[in-house]
Amino acid sequence: MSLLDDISSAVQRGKKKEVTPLVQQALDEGIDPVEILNEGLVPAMSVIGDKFSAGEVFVPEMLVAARAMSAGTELLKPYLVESGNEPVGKAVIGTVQGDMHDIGKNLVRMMIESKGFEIDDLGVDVAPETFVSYLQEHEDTDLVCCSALLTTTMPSIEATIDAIEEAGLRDKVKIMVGGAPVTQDYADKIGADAYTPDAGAAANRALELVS
Ligand code: B1M
Repeated sequence: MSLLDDISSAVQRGKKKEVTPLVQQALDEGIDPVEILNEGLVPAMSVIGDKFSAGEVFVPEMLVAARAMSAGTELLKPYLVESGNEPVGKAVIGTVQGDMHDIGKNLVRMMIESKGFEIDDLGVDVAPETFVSYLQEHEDTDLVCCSALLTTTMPSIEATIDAIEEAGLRDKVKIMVGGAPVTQDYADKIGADAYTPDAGAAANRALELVS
């Protein structure tokens, strides 16, 4: 088994204490942090998701796997995010109302930050009114990023866009949406400016949207 397989296996088993030294070892061996992320950490969550669908694991296993994954990404963060330059734009991100999933959202935040954005994170289960209040208090925001992982919380993205529109702020910001169940068709239907399937694409699109 390769080191990246070991990382994936440790995440799947929820072994946070194994993940941290393995990720450190991969970094020490000169493996590209993006490769560690995309070929070690992220695939582990897909395996867990499939096992959950098959009834082989349950919510507690998903939770410990998520914690193990987060420990790995925290270690990678300084390698993925550059800092110190003038921000290329200002963004805000959140997982929409009713939804507690934050790993994908955190990766998107990290990758957008890595492109030179200043980005505030409103966390999970963010109500449409919270996005609106944030925008009212931070008038220089260029980009709003909404993440949803559940088919049942996708409508909260639409509610967020509607609330921003109703507050008269829609023409002041670009809105990007994403998350596993979200599609380009859905993004078009609800009037988002952009949909991207993964964190890398989100970061590139964020730059295009503000340039
Ligand atoms: Co949940 N869960 N979960 N879960 N969970 C899923 C999403 C599920 C697909 C599992 C399954 O059934 N196979 C399923 C959803 C089914 C559906 O709606 N169709 C599901 C379910 C059902 C649930 C509960 C309802 C379970 C229950 O309680 N019975 C419950 C809901 C709780 C709630 O939110 N209200 C629940 C709870 C949880 C945990 C709390 C235990 C845990 C989350 C912990 C955490 O996030 N801190 C959890 C986990 C870990 C998962 C899986 C296994 C992994 C999610 C993940 O982190 N993926 C997931 C199965 C799966 O995804 N295959 C599952 C890795 C991450 C890197 O990918 O988040 O997709 P992802 O992000 C990607 C892209 O989507 C994209 O970029 C990211 C990186 O490339 N992206 C964006 C994300 N946001 C973006 C925004 C953008 C652009 C791109 O622009 C703004």
